[in-house]
Amino acid sequence: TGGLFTLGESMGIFVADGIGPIEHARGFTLAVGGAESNVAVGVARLGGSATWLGRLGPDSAGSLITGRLKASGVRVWALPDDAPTGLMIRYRRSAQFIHADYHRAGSAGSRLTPADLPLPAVESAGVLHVTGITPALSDTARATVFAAVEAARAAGVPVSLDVNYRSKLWSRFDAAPVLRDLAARADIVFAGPDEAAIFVDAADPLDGLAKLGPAEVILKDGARGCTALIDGDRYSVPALPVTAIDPVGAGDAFVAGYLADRLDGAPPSRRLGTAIAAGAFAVTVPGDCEGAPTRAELAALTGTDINR
Ligand code: KDG
Repeated sequence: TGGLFTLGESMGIFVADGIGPIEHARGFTLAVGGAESNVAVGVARLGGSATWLGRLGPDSAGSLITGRLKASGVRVWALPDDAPTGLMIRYRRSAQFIHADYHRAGSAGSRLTPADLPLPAVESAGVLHVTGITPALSDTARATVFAAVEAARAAGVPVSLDVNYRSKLWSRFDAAPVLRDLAARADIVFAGPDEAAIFVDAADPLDGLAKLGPAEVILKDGARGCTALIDGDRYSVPALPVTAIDPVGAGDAFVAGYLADRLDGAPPSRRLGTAIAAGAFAVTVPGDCEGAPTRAELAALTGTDINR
């Protein structure tokens, strides 16, 4: 296969249409989210091969997730579970403030276990991508992430981690040792500056993360762009000026851009350029994975294609 392999929990998301208090919402859009499947969608849209593994319940959210991911070109490894598929409710209180509630405790997705892992698929991947969300879901989900990471490392498959700290799932105190252990086992680490500060010195997060071991450390800093320390070289790339509509999913599109180019063998500066452009494209589209661009859309955004 040689493509991206990722695992985690995907959820159905009820997103209130429009902006304002939820009491005034007149309709909801049922969408699909999940940081790892968002990255898989992002890689697939950019023309890469991407496999997502997760548990889904015997319900409409489960089939919606399978259908949407497949339609985006993701290879779906869905394991059936008796528990319901996790859900989210999200609304925009204002243009600035987004409120999200999880309905995922005990969900199908949280019941991942190490025995679920198709080891040959992990061992033949081009990159294994995991996030700091899955280890917060349950003890068995945490064990599954670590088992996947160990299997990839033993097979020489690069491990990518997006720290993705979610305060509604665990405290910074509980997360710190787990995230540090994961980062120390990864080759590529993505984090926001606030997230890195959970387990490394906030004054110098790039070096702090690199000291744990990963050769590629990328700090995503939203509208300020990104900085990176890759194979000993420092990079700083500004964000593209776009009209931001919805920040949700931009980090995942960024990661997908970096990893898709890395799978293609592109050098660090090009990977970061694609990441920045994919993140910029994603903030111009509402939704978790709807904003992941194709190569042609990226070229249109960055002005390298005049046929818009
Ligand atoms: O990065 C976007 C994700 O946070 C969203 O799709 C939902 O995976 C999700 C989560 O756990 O918050």
